[in-house]
Amino acid sequence: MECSLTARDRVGIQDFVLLDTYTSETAFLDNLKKRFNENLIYTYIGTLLVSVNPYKELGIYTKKQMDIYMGVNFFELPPHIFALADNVYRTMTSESSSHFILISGESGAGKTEASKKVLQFYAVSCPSTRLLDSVRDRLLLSNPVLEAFGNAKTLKNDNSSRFGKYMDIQFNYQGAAVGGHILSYLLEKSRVVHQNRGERNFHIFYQLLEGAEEDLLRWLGLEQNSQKYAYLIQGACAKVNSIHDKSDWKTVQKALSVIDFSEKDIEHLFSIIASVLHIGNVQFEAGSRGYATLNSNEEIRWLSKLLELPAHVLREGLTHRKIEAKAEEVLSPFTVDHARYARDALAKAIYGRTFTWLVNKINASLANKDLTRKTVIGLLDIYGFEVFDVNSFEQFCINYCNEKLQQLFIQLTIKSEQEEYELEGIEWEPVAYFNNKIICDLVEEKHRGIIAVLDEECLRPGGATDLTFLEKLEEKLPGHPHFITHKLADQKTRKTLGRGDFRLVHYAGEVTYSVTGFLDKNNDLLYRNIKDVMRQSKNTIIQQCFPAAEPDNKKRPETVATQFKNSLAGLTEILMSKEPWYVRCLKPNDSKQPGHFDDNMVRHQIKYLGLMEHLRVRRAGFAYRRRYEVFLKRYKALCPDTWPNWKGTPAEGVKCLVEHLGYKPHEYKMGRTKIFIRHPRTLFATEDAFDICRHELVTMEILNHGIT
Ligand code: AD9
Ligand code: MG
Repeated sequence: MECSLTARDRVGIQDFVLLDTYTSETAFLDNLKKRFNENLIYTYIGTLLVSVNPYKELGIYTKKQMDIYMGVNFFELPPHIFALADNVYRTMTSESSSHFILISGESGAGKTEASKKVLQFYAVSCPSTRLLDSVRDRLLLSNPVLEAFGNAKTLKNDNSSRFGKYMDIQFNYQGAAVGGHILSYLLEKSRVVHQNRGERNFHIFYQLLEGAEEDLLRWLGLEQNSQKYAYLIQGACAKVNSIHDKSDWKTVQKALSVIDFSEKDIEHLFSIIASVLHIGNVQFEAGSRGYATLNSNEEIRWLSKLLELPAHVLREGLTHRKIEAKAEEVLSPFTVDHARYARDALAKAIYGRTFTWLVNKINASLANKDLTRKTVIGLLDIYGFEVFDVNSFEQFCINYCNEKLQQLFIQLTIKSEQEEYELEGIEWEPVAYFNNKIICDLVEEKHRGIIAVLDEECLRPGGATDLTFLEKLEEKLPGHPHFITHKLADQKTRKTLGRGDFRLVHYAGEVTYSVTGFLDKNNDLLYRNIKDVMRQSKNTIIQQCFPAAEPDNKKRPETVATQFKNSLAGLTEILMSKEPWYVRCLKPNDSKQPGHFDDNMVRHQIKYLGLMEHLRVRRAGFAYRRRYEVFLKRYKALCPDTWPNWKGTPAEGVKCLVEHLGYKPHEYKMGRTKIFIRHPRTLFATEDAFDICRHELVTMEILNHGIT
């Protein structure tokens, strides 16, 4: 395989661990830059893959490239996302263990692209049968569907993930992909009704208008011109060069039919998307006594047709709410503002619930029917850290999520690595690192954490506003090193903060959040009678999204932030039970430009992602470790003293084995329960010897017994 390397592939150092001079941040940065300028976007720190977004097609993801990387030892070829994917896969099959790949980095750094490449690699490289081909197609095609409904253009990224995604790929004992399962996290629903300048709504709306045949548009009551729709014009950028709505529409159409969506499902799905656009165009006027009256007969007619419910019911639901008074229900009319609020809440609820329905539907189609399944590889691709001019509840949740993932990374790498050496009694020079637990606690701690205070204000009857929430925070968190407000700041900082702002010092930098809308978005209320209206719909997706059995407002549902916090805790638990691998994505510049490497920007990311600390720990440490029993069981055939059965303790057996193999004393250390091997090369040599030996053993077996 060495022959596939060219001199160009060797520019700079491909693994930071291997070179002594790469311990300074400047040298680290220079190496990345040197390689980036040669289109070498990948570099290792041991088994961690650093990737720098090239913002251009490099031609390095072809079938030929996949073939080159398939089944080759990790460090023998230039670093590549395929090498990592292959290494994870082979470790999984040889050890029958489950793994996950944590892909992190800020918005636009290349996480979603990386996760797609991994999936494509498995789709092409894993053993397959005709039956399994269908699983493979579905796994691959679930992506364009979820991206159409869950991604959008933001100022940071033209294809920004507005939901978090964790996908398990399930493998059977032969290493074939037999199924999958997706968990989705907090979709940014507010985008349905509001977009900032320069941003778009979710891709699917534009795809439908651009791509659908005239007949379909006519049937949905839509015009091709997106400027006609209130929910699509706010960003003033419906057309984007890098986005191909028309061809993406075709891909989504094809994908839906492969993933078991019936004609009826598809019809109902697009009726819903069109309905959201019609809802956005519903207008109200102040009637007598200032109450809202509907002024949109055309829209109501279309909504009634598409959602299959009586127009008068819909009219009533959009202009009144039901309140209980003395065991009686009375209709109370909305003001115009209130009606607009209820209209937008309905659009968000319909879209959000349809997205959940979509994920469930895809999961049903990916469900594993092969009961011999053994192991999984999980792929985590979540929205990256983001800072805009104005940041709201959505950024707060997204950045909190990134804070949690950074904490997980620290726990699983730097912290646990050091703790393990200590536990195993291995001599060790500790590496100092910034632990962001303090920020996670600031957000999620009981009673005084930001979410707890927010929930308290959301539940407080009467008088609670976004500003009282801010005041409560100031009361509970004075002097917190990561929390600043106008009132708490020193004179100089105060000038940079509005009275309705709070600033968090995140691991990745400072972000100022405007509290406007926090209570409302956290409550995410939908009036009960509008739910009742939806329950009358004959559209089967709407019926599933608004089930009759849904518990009503009597018992308060969990708030959005608390639900999110709990689902992230659940995710952490899922990940902790698997072996981790990491892809750290870096963004080279803020203008989405190919060939431009902004030193300061990359340096900042190297810092906050903890890459230098990770390198120091790796360099001082050991690339590989295994429990004595496991190591001995795998390699015992390589030494006459340990084969076929070793009589002593596993540790003694391993000692005997590695001495026989000629390991030098500096190459390994014996811990209390594990052997630690400093360099992967040592292990590869052992693994190669094992392959030859296994081959010989099989040959002998055949010679002795013949083929049965
Ligand atoms: V966000 O947190 O979802 O907003 P991501 O997911 O980190 O963000 P994404 O993968 O969507 O970023 O990458 C952004 C854009 O960079 C892509 O649309 C591509 O145009 C470009 N990109 C990213 N990675 C690659 C790559 N390996 N090769 C070529 C790339 N282009
Ligand atoms: Mg993404």
